[in-house]
Amino acid sequence: MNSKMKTMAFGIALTGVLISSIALAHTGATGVVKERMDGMVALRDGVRTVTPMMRGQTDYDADAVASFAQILQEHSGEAMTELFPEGSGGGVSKAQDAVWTDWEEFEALAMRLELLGEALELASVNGLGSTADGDASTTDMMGMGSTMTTDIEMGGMMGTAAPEVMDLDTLAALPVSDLFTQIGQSCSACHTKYRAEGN
Ligand code: HEC
Ligand SMILES: [Cu+2]
Repeated sequence: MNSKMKTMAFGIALTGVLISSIALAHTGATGVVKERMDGMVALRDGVRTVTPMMRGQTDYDADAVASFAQILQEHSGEAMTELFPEGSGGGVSKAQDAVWTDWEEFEALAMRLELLGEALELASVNGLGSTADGDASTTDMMGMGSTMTTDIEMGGMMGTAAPEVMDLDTLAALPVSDLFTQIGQSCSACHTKYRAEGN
């Protein structure tokens, strides 16, 4: 075969390796570790389902957004944290020790996701809004000046100071696209610190 075909074949083989190692890691998981992985996978699948809509590639569907919001609520907050009992790290788990040494912040991030899920369910009727993140109109509407938007965009929600705290009503008045952005940031804020790389 020519070199281009070799490269392609290699790419396909590599993809196969990656997929099987993920499957293996998950297969080795049992008990509470398996349960929390299943919850996380449900979150990921939910995100994947609504992503094309959030990008404006498919028609907006308030019911689909509401069901995604329910999935978020089911697998966040206490439902998430109770699946991380002390001593359940190690082995096939990717959870970092920081989960337990920095429990309060970990818990706050899980609670934050639940709050965003509740807000999203209420906001589903608001419509998608602009697909651009953190536009000026949002800032004005919240009447909070630019500080908060900047904080969120700069990844401020990773901080322990929790500058992102806003009540449910305020969040629920946001366009769905803004909430979706914040939800994505909530996943990555937690993963950056609490989930080990690789898979
Ligand atoms: C409060 C922290 C936290 C939040 C918020 C969070 N995750 Fe996770 N996530 C983790 C941790 C920790 C792990 C590693 C769990 C393990 O391996 O034991 C993980 C693992 C995962 C996995 C891999 C599951 C597997 O089969 O191994 C996926 C996928 C995932 N998360 C998706 C998401 C998505 C999508 C969101 C947001 C909608 C999200 N997570 C929000 C902490 C979080
Ligand atoms: Cu897994």
